[in-house]
Amino acid sequence: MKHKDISPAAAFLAGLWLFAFMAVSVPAQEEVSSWPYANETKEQKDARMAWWRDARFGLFIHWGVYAVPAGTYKDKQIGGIGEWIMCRGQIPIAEYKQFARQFNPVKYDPDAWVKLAKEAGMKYIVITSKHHDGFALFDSKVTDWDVVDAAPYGKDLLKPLAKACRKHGVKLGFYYSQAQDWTHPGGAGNTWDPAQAGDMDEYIKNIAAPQVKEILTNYGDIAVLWWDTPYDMNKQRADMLQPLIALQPGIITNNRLGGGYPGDTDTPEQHIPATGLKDRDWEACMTMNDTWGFKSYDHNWKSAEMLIQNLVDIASKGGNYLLNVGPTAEGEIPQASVERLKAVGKWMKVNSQSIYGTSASPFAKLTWGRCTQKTVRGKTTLYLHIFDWPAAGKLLVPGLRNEIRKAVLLAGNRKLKTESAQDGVIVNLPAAAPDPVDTVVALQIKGELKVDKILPSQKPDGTVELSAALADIHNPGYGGEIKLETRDAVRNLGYWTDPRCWVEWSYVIDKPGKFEVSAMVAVAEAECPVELIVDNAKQIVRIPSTGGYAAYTKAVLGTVTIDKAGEHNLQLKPIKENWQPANIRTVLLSPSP
Ligand code: FHN
Repeated sequence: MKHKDISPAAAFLAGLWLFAFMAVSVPAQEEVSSWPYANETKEQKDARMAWWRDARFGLFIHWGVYAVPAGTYKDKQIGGIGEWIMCRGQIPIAEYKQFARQFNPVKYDPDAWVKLAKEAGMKYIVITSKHHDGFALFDSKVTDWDVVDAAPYGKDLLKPLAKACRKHGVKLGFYYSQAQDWTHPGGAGNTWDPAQAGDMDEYIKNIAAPQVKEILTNYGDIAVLWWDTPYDMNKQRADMLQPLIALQPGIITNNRLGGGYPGDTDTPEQHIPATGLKDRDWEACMTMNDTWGFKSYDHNWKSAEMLIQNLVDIASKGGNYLLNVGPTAEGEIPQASVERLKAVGKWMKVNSQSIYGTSASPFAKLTWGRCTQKTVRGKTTLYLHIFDWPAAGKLLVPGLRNEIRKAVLLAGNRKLKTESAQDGVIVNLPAAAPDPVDTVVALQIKGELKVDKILPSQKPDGTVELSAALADIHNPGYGGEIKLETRDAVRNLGYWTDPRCWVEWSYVIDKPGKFEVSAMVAVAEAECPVELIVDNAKQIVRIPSTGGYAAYTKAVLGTVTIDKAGEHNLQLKPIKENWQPANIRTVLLSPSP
């Protein structure tokens, strides 16, 4: 739905809605606690979620007073994420408030921010109206701890952003930290300054609830309310906030209110769920470097290539990507973020139809990349995202049983020939990839989609090869993450520095028996301790050092007996104590006497 100035008819309807809301805002407890969408039908929910599902890509903005210290307090660099500096540095409230005097974002250009998001291909923006430090970016009537009263800038920062979003047709959402508030008495999370002591129920009643009402009343259409960190929230507290969302008919909320309310969306943070999240709308929120709020010395930027592949990976699993920027205290989005957003936008300009309005891949796993799909008026298009260009120019779409109507490279609209083969459909590609990061082929199929589930299976000699590209990678978010690297033109699981990360494969055995499990691994220093789990049977393995992270050697992990034909599962899980990162190219099951 496009933002527009409120018409008399819309004002009347909004008035009716508000009247209905007011009518239920003072009744008995059970009624107050009801989720406004409790009686929504599936069709109504689908209609409400439609724009969000179509969007797939949004901009997260973490902005506040923490951008002033920008990671440094009393000449010391404070570890962790920038917006947590008050907590991590145990900064007394009175002292932290002084930073607001330097929060003067004179270079703030909301029009340029919205245009940048739009250029990147983003359809919505979610900005921190108030983060855990309690500082409001808006003119709040219930506190002086806001940009109008406490900062020299003295103007509401959300109003012009809302205006720019309306102007450019970008949806606007507000993040609001409803539980953690380190300055207002009673807010959760402040363990270091007694000046903040207070009653949390009173805080919710007198600060959080009226502020949520302000942000949902004073800024026009608000598409998303993004709660965060439900510390010490219970149902009673959540019930003081929950009914307020009725102020914005159709608003979408996330799962972080607390009090047992699931909201509309799940929000995996700093990681992409290995196989998506079934039966729930979900949005992976992620940073471009290692912080949400600006930190002057965090230069650990992800490459534009990785951001593009993350967007595609997320869309291929049916989720949205909420990608963060942390502007400076002067009001500038860091140049490194601007460059990356523009690079993503360049890719989107050619390929956005393979992202917007798509749903998850129908394939189990693809060695060469990812797939998204879209059905319009009964016609299905598969978007083949090729990360690894096949050397022989022949791309196998495994298990696809449909006839092909048309195959086109989105880059240049070039038509491609296809042929059906025993294992699926083969697309004939030009020799070189038009875009080495992700070239997209739009494959229009005839009729209803028919895909056989194809998993790695036994070769004629009985072996099963589980390659790095086919692994389901489980990263925890924060800390290290396993990445799929390419070295000497071969994919491997790399950067496995965090022992909470683990991998698994599904595969098919049709000739059961005893198997030796081995892996092509490279381990640098000491031996790497890992659990090998095959169909729930666990064994402890110590993979010896191979002498370096590029020194690949075959290591035998153990033997297993698989006595039933069918689908099986193999997992590798680190043992925390003495964990040594291993790079893995393949795991091999070979029949053993
Ligand atoms: O504590 C916050 C953090 O600062 C940041 O806002 C993220 C974004 O999802 N949420 C919380 C941690 O889960």
